Amino acid sequence: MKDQPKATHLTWHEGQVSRDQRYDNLGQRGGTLWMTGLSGSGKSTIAVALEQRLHALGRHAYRLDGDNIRMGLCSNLGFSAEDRSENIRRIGEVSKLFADAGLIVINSFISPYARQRTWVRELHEAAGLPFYEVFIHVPLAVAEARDPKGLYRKARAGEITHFTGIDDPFEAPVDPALELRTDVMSVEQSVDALIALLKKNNHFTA
Ligand code: ADX
Repeated sequence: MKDQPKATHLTWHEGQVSRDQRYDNLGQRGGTLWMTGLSGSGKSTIAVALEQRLHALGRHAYRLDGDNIRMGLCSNLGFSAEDRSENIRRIGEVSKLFADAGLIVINSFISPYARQRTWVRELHEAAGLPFYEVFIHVPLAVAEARDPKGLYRKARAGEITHFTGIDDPFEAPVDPALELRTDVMSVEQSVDALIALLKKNNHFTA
């Protein structure tokens, strides 16, 4: 991952509207919820339900989803370790901008490497922005049994290689802000826990 710009002779231009002024207008504080977990663990399902709940509460949120982002911003990336890192780097930078703008960013990316997730956390922390790692946790056997896109079957058959959990690693979070066991919790319960996390951290009150 690249931390330093390739370009030289750059000058940062400061605006005249502060982050706090933006947050005041919106009536909320921005931040990034980063859901990590195996394919089929329930990240996108929870993200969609959380977005709906926040919208109903009059809150401003935006979802960034692995498959969707790979159809646009990251359409030139595959699943090598290098490409996965670049994928997360770009999403991390976009999340930081959206959180700075005042949005509650709801991310669902496998993001299998702990080092990448730490990098995004540090990117947020350096900018004074909240970042919450949320582990969407199911045993591999459960994700594989769900197989909503039929990808585990293809990976087992050797039709897809470097598939996370099968022939590519997933490094589970060690100390996530929240762990959601989607095999024993309902989607509603997971959303309740995420809303509680946001309220506890003063992103909004009502
Ligand atoms: S990440 O590893 O770079 O974070 P990301 O979340 O963007 O992955 O994309 C994962 C999605 O891509 C999966 O939900 C799945 O639909 C699809 N996919 C296609 N090939 C693979 C693969 N080899 N490993 C994991 N996911 C894959």
